[in-house]
Amino acid sequence: MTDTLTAALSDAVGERHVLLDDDVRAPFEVDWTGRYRGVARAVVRPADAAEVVAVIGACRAHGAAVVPQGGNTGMVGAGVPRGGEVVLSLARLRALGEVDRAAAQVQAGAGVTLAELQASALAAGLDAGVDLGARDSATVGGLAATNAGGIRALRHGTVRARVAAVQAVLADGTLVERPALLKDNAGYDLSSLLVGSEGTLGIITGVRWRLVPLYTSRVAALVSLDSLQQAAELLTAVRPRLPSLHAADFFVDEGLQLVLDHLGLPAPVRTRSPVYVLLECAALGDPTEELAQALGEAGVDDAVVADDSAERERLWRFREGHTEALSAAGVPHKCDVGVPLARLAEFAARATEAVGRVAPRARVIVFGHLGDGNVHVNVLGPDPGDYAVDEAVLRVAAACGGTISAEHGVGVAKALFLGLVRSPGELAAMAAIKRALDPGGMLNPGAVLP
Ligand code: FAD
Ligand code: 2HG
Ligand code: ZN
Repeated sequence: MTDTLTAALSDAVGERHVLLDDDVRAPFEVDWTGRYRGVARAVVRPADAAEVVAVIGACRAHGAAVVPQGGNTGMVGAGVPRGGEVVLSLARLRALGEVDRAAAQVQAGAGVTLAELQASALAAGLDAGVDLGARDSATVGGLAATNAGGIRALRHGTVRARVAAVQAVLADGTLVERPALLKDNAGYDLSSLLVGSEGTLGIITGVRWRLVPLYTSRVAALVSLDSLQQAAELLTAVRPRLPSLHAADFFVDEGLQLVLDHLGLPAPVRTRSPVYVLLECAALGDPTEELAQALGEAGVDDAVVADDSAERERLWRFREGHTEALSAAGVPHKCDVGVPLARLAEFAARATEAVGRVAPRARVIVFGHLGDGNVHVNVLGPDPGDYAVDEAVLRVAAACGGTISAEHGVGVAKALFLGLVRSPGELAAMAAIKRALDPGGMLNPGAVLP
C-alpha cells in the first residue's frame, strides 16, 4: 500500500519532493511549541496548484489522510501529523505576483511568507495590513487557513479582511478560483468559507491579498500600569481620541522578566509595574502629538515613547519576545482566548485561580492584544498531554462571554472543547459542511471538529 502511494506521489511531484527518511521528515512532524507530534507516512512538497491536484488525487485513490502544512508556526497542533497521514507542505508554492497598485492587491502563492508579502507591498508603497511575530516563517496559506490576527487586527481586521479571493484544491481534486472583484455576490462565498477552516475543507494554493495604505509616520508608547483593569480603562479612554491607533498590546511583569532573562535585555522602565501596555499609532503625518495628548487626557504622565524605528522595534521585542521566552522555559499550554474588554481583569483573575485548582504548581502568564480582548494565557508546568489546565482556562473564557479561540484556531488542541462556545445546532451545521466538502474525512482529520 505505502509503496504504491509513494510511487503515485512521486509521479505527482517528482521523487525528490517525497520525503520518506525519518530524519528528513522530522522537522515536519513536530509543531513549533513542541507539544504536538506524530509520524507522517510521507512528506510531499508540490511546486504548484496542478501538482497539489495530483497529490490530492493520489491520496484519495490510496485512502490516505492529508495534513496541510505551511510554515509550521501554528499554535494548536493541526499542522503536524497525528499518526500515519501524508503531510502536504505548501512551502514551495512561492509565486508572488506584481502588486496591482490600482486595486491595491497582490496574488501570492500559499508558500509565500508574511515577511516576503510585507516587503513586496512596501516596495509598491502599500502595506500588507497584517503583522505578527512569526512573520519570517508563517505563510500566506497558513495565515488564511487560520484566519490569523496579530498586532494590526485592531486597525485592519484579521486575515479574512485581507483575502479578496482564494485559490484552492478541494478534497475531490477540484481546483476552485474566483476573480478578485470587490463586489461578487454570485452565490456562496467559498473563499470566505476556506478562510479559518484550518486545512479541513480544502488546500489553499494561493490568495489574492488586499493591501492597505502605508502609514509612514509611527510612534509607540509603553505605559506602566497597576492592573489589567487600568489597562482596559486606558484603552477605553484613548481609543476614541486616536484615529491613528495601530496596535494596543499588553503584558505583565512576570512575562517581562522571562523575556529579559531569556534575551539578556535591560528593563525598558526604571520601576517595575504589574502591567504594561504598548500602544502604536501610525499615520501619514506625525501622530506623536495626537498620542501624547490622548495619553495626557487619560491621566498618563509617564510613558516610554519611541518614534524612530530602531527604538520602536526595541519596545516591541519586550512584547514579541514572550513566545520564544516561554518556550525556552518549558513546553507551554497555550490558551488563546477572547473576552469582552470590560471583563479582561475578571477573566485573568478567574483563569489563574482555576488553573491553581487543577495544577497548584503551574505558572500562568498572560499577555496579548488588548484592543481585541485577545488574551494569550500560557501555562507552564503540566505535562503536554494533560488537558486539565486547558479545559479550566477555556471554561472561564466561555463563562466570561468570550471565545475559546481568538486567533490561533481550534486545531486539535481545542476540538474537544468547541461545544463550550458553539451550540449543538452550529456544530451540526459545521459537520454538515465538512461532510459535503470532504465526505471521506481525508483533509486534516481530528482538527476543528472532534
Ligand atoms: P501552519 O502552522 O503550517 O498551519 C496552521 C494551520 O493551517 C494547520 O491547521 C494547517 O493544516 C493549515 N494550513 C497551513 N497551510 C495551509 C494551506 N495552504 N491550505 C490549507 N490549510 C493550511 N497567530 C496569530 O493569529 N497572531 C499572532 O500574533 C501570532 N503570533 C505568533 C508569533 C510566533 C512567534 C509564533 C511562532 C506563532 C504566532 N502565531 C500568531 C501563530 C501562527 O503564526 C499563525 O497561526 C499562522 O497563521 C500559521 O501560519 P503557518 O504558515 O505557519 O501555518
Ligand atoms: C502573539 O501574539 C502570538 O505573540 C503568540 O499570538 C501567542 O505565544 C503565544 O501564546
Ligand atoms: Zn497573538
